[in-house]
Amino acid sequence: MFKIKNLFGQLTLLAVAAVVLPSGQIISVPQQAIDHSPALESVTFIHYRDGSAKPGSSIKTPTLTCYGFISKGTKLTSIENLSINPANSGMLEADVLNQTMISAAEWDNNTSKTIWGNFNVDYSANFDSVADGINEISFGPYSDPNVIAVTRIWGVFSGRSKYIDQFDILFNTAYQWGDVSATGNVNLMDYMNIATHEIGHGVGLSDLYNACSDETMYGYSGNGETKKRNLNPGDIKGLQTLYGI
Ligand SMILES: [Ca+2]
Ligand SMILES: [Ca+2]
Ligand SMILES: [Zn+2]
Repeated sequence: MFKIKNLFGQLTLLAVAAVVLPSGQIISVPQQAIDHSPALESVTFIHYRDGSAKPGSSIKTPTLTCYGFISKGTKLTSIENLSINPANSGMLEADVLNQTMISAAEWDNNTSKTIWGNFNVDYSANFDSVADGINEISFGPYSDPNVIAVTRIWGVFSGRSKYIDQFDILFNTAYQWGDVSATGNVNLMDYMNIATHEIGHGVGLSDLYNACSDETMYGYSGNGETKKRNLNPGDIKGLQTLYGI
């Protein structure tokens, strides 16, 4: 499903140290694929808390255009499965699974293209520095407490055959995760709010740091926020530009 054969061929040749880049900065991973397929690049989006410093580098989005792309036309091209590790989330396993599915469906439901396949709980799912062919969601510590979540995407972002191959999402356990709407607890970081945003990176959208603050893909969030659960017109326009109406 993720060109696993390809990837395993490439994995043996990857020797790049894991580095966290400024949000939205694309790096080419130097590697020589045995089968001469294009080298996978990676891009990492870092989601900051309200009021924390804007990242020094971000993918440029035109002012007042309320969507942006990793690169134009770069999208998922096969039906994608997702492995979810609820460990350290502070939430019930079933809630993490169900709420991930709801968050992902928000994107799938706004295009006629089928994006998602199976979602499963897997306690070995992790946040990779090297592509392993599996889309994964996990919870863990992150060095900067201003960072709510991080999404890393691997694919080919330029040239004639651009695509997103796979992505991983890490939710920072510095925050208390849960369902703000169901509990009424505005001190929680709402899981569906942030998951919908991060999965938006997985489908190919970049962060917005302009005036489009009501969009799911707006680059900042805070405790108690739920407005990113539902796509805004700019999010939908961006999605449909990639995947169709
Ligand atoms: Ca992994
Ligand atoms: Ca992975
Ligand atoms: Zn983001």
